[in-house]
Amino acid sequence: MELTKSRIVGLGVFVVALAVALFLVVDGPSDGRPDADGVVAVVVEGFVFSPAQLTLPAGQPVTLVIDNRNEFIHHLTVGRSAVEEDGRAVGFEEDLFAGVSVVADPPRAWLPPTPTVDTVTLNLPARSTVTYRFTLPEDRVGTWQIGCFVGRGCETRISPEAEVRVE
Ligand SMILES: [Cu+2]
Repeated sequence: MELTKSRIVGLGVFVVALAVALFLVVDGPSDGRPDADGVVAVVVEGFVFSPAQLTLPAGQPVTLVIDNRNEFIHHLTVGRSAVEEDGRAVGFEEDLFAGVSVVADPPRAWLPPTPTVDTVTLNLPARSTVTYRFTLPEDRVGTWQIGCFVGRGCETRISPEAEVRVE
C-alpha cells in the first residue's frame, strides 16, 4: 500500500517535471539568440514581444520564427531613426532589411517596399507562425527597433521595449 502511494507520488513528480521541461522548450524563456541551427523564435501577444531583445549575428544565416498569437494582423517594420508626422512615428528612415534577400514562409509574410512604404514589411497574419530566412550584412551591426505603421489595430507605434541587436 505504502509502495503504491510513493509510486503515485513519484509519478506525479515526474509528470510535473516533464510539464516544466516541455514548457521551457516550447514556450521559452529564450535568450533571444539563434540556437545551433541558427533558429530564433519570437512570440507576439498584443504588441509585446517575447523575448523582447533579439541578438542576431551579421554574416550568418538566421531563421527567424515569429508566432503572432493575436486575433489581428501585424505589419512590422524593423528599423531605426523614426520618421515623424504631426508628432507621431509613421516609419523608419533606416530599414534593417533593406536590400536583404529573404525567404519567407508563407511568401506573403514578406512585403517589399512600395511607392508609399519605404521599408520592408513583415506581414504577420492573425493566429499564425511565419518564418524568415536571411543573412544580415555586416553594415547592419547595431541596435534596431520594431514598429507597426501600416493598417489598423496598432495605432502606429514603435515598441518601447523590443529591440534587435545585430553583432
Ligand atoms: Cu501591429
